[in-house]
Amino acid sequence: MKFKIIISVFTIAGFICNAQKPIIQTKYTADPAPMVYNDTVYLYTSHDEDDAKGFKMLNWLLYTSTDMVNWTEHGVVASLKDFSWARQDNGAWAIQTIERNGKFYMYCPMHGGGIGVLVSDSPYGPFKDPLGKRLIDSDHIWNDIDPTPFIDDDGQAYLYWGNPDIYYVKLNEDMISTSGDIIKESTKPANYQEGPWVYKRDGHYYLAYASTCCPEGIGYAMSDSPTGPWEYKGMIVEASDKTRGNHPGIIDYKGKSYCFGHSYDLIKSKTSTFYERRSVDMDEIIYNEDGTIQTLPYWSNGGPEPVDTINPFKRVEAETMAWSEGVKSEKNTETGVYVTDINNKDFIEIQSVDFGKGAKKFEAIAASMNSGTIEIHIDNKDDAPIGICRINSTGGWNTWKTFTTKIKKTKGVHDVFFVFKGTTEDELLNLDAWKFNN
Ligand code: FUB
Repeated sequence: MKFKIIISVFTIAGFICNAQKPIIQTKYTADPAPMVYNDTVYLYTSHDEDDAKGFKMLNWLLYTSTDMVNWTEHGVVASLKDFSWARQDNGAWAIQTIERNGKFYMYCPMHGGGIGVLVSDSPYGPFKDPLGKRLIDSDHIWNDIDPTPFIDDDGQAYLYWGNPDIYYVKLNEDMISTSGDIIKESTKPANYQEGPWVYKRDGHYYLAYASTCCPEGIGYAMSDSPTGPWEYKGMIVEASDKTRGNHPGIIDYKGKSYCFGHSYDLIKSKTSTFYERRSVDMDEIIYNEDGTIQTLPYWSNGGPEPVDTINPFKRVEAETMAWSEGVKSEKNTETGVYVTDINNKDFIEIQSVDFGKGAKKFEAIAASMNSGTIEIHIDNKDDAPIGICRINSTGGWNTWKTFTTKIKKTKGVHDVFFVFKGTTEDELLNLDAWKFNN
């Protein structure tokens, strides 16, 4: 069994761990780049490896949500391997993806290696390198990080990037070639460091960014034009001793506005040793009437309210969760992403599950070389379970079978907890998906 430390309210590092933050717990994620497309939030992130000491970054991940509390993992959607010309052993830094005319363009910095672009017909990939070389090739290649694409209302696209300066260049309509010179922005906001995120809202242009280190918060500037001048307006998230790093991603979704960033809260809950293992956080933000943004002191404890519900009568992927403790996720070509490394007392929480007029049965698609149970709890994982589903050995960790159980009839909207129990110290089972029936 792998050594695991359960996150507790009071931690080794002596600070109080958020109950619902960061939003991803099964992997270390950084540099959030949310994209709203067809009613879904696609959250692309960079990926700090589990054994990273300093930056160790090889690929990029995707998560989706339709309710802003439960996130479904889609695993690695692009990697350094997609750029045959790039260094392969590290440097997959902060990406951003944008849609244009039904194609998805992912702008990828390889630290010290310039900025490349990948293209796909789907937000889930596969993403391909159409150029076979850098899109951005400059004489300041080590500064060429954190690209953010933006398409203005007149159709002109721009790519911005850079640490410690802000650069931008016009993109042609094909989104994979540039027009004109690279410009170094002359009115960089006073505490700009890196991680630009450019967008337009209600006629105002915004440049959000990670403020100077350390600690880093999220600052922002506004302008009447996509090319500046940019006027510093304040902090969206205050710099806090709780985190030395940050990186903004900002969207509007289902009538609310959100700012994503990252922190070291998850790794700090496990050890007081510093490692570059970051985790994406997110909070609702409020715009004032003049377009300025109200400042958040730090990432809040509870996180945002759900803006939708989960339908439990359709197959739900096990890797859809609001919170988990102890478990990890893996992906293979036969199963896709599934939840693994499940031991006694580990659990998954799914919020805002709408049982409607009632569910009476539960089914789980699981695989195991041992055996265990899934206790189903609603609203509080320490209350009595509404049902217990026994998972017997299926003869292989990737040999999947459906297991069913009756549950106490459950109606309405609830948070659901799957608490895994077993009598062995070893891993109990892998979980691919679940569903309730009436
Ligand atoms: O994740 C690697 C680098 O750290 C990013 O490119 C920066 O924005 C900072 O978050």
